[in-house]
Amino acid sequence: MMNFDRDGVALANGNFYGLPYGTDDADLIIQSVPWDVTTSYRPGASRGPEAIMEASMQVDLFDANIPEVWKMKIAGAPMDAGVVRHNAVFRNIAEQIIHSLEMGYEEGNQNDLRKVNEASDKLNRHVEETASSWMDRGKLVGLLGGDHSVPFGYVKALASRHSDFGILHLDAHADLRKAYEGFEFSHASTFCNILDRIPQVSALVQVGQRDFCSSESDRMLNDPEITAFTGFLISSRMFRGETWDGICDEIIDSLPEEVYVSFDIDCLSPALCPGTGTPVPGGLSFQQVDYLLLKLAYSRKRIIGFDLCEVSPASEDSIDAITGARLLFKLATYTLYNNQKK
Ligand SMILES: [Mn+2]
Repeated sequence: MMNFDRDGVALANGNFYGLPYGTDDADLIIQSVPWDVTTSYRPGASRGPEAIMEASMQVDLFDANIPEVWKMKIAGAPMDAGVVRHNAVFRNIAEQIIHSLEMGYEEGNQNDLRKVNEASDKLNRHVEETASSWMDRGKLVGLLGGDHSVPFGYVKALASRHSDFGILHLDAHADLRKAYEGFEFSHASTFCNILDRIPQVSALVQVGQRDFCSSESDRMLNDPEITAFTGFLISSRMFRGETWDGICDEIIDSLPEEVYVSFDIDCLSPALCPGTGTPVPGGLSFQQVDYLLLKLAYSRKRIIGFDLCEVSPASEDSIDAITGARLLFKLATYTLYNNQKK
């Protein structure tokens, strides 16, 4: 720490951004969950954490909007070898099920399906326990996926500590499908599972959705707990002359006092995340999400945790991990800044 040069070359010290902190002295832990078993289109999100770690060395430890970000104590927890191993085994089984569904078989192999659902359940419990153990030690936790099924366990862990909180859900998708492809904990079902099983979550505020099915649309329109600022709604309001600043105020006003941020990188333009599992044309700009997250951090609301999911490097020199590393830095430092104010 004494010799740490915030403007110098980041040291490959095994921590994100080359920051000189371990999990003992950190205020915020980045917990990587390299899991993409239920990815429906193309896998690769399990490689997100490693690629982001590498790309994080190029991120400047300076932010004109937040004082002294370089002093913020962020540390990555070691990746769990068991998760990596199980992901490989069950991804294989899931792929066979998805393949048989695509070939027109009504039901995948029920035995295999049960195995995948059990593995997802086990993963959820693992994430819940690990996140709980960090929170018990007074740490904030940022979850780094993995596909968008991984936050379920973390949100459950938060629910045993917070009786009423909302979720700001940035995503091209609504993730409100019931057991997509038969997978109970599909990445496309996360917010259906969270709303139906975790009553402490009292509001889901969705931003950027531009690819969803009719049953998801029905729920977005009719479930009183959901407020949806779809991609089309945002762009049409801006085309008619409304400002992003005003829309951000409305988004933040729709949230309760305590807020969890769930960030699927595919809410952004696919130009910024070409490798992500289910890219959708259109999307928010990096500046738009940065502005929204900063406004949230400056607001009276309290950010209680966050995840970043579906970052999947298209190739070694693609922009996915570069975008992801910067997003993760903003999510982590804005969360810490927001909590310092409280
Ligand atoms: Mn998505």
